[in-house]
Amino acid sequence: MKTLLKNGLVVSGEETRKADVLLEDGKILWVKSEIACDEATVIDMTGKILFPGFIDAHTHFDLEVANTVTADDFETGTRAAIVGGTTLIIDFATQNKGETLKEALANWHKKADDKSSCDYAFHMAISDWNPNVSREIDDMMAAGVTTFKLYMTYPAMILNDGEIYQVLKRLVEVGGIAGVHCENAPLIDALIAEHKAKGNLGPSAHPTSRPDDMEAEAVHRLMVIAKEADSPIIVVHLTNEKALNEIRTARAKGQKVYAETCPQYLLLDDSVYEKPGFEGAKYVCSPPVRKKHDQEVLWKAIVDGEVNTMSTDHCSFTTQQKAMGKDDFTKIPNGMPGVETRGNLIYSEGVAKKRITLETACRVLSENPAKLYGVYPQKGCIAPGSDADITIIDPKKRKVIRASEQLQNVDYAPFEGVELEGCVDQVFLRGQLVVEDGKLLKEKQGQYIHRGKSNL
Ligand code: DUC
Ligand code: ZN
Ligand code: ZN
Repeated sequence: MKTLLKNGLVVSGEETRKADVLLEDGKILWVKSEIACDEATVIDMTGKILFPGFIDAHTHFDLEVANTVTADDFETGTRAAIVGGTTLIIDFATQNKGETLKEALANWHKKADDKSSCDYAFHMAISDWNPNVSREIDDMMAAGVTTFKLYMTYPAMILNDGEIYQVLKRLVEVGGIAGVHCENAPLIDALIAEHKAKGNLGPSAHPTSRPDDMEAEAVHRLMVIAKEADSPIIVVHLTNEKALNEIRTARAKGQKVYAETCPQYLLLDDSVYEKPGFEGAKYVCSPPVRKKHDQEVLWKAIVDGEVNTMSTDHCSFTTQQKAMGKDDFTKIPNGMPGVETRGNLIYSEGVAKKRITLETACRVLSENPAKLYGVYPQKGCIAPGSDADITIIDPKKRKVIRASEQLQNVDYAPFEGVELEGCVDQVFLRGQLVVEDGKLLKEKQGQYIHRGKSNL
């Protein structure tokens, strides 16, 4: 069966042009200014914008953490993802201490297989580094898990600097790459203790116990470790100018460093932690959201290509779960929902408000994550031979973000009330129309994506 998308604006990382797109058997067959095909079902795309399906390379679905489990599992999380235009998520399979990587990967397949409404792949978060785990890196690469997550904080997952160095050296041997959560854990613990001693137990103590300097210090340390290991590196969820400066310095020395940020760091500032009552808990994530100045720096860094990808760090908890920390901010589960709104927010707040171009949006949402995470050109571009993953934005469509209307399994929306100027209209997943008029038509069509090596 052939489908012909007629007269749309087709976006790539380089250009936007009016073109027709012919789809067949899940793939893109042809992209040309004028295509005639009698057998095809024709869909008029006049006035619409066609992006390569968005990729969210940073989600935490069905994760046991902070004495609870994230509110979204693969069923609810990927439904929310696909209506938001995301056709591929890359979730963090996470090794519990004492587990093998194979056990962790099998565990994540059990959580995701046959339940996902968009395509999915896995990074592997290494929490327990030892010689057996080192040997298993080959098995992960063979299984299409070519990127690894390391934490410089969180007791359950933290690796020390020497272990991070050893992981990076091992990844150099196999062509893998690590993304690292950068924060200075012992210093954060000391600041938390000070807050507690003073009786500062509310959400407003969260950002001040994890200041930007502590992220920047960890990024600096990571750059030193990566240089010593002669390894490329990804800094995940970059939030602020000081941390970005550490990346700039490392790049100036010739290091290969990739940076990711998320919509909350571009669109929210730390005044959210001063909201009345326990409202601030909704925004407790790590690293925390920063100053208005940092937002401007990050937008510019996206324009300048210094920040390569935009993901969400979707890690959702209901207000009831957040209330676990109502008497002690350190017990508030860390994380925010975001997988449903990322594409709409970046289009509306970024492109429609002229902070970024269509091409830049395409690079950070689709093309760069596809290249960085080893799925390009299968994903990340609208070109012959690629998967027919196409996210269609109607720039005329208006919508207000409301928790009451969202598919993600949370009873609040961090961007409640934001008026979207243009939003996701239709989504094709490997040639199947799965979202129409922003509504989910078909669920559980997602497949596991075996990734290759990074090539950004
Ligand atoms: N930060 C969060 O806020 N949640 C999940 C993991 C992380 O790094
Ligand atoms: Zn993290
Ligand atoms: Zn994360």
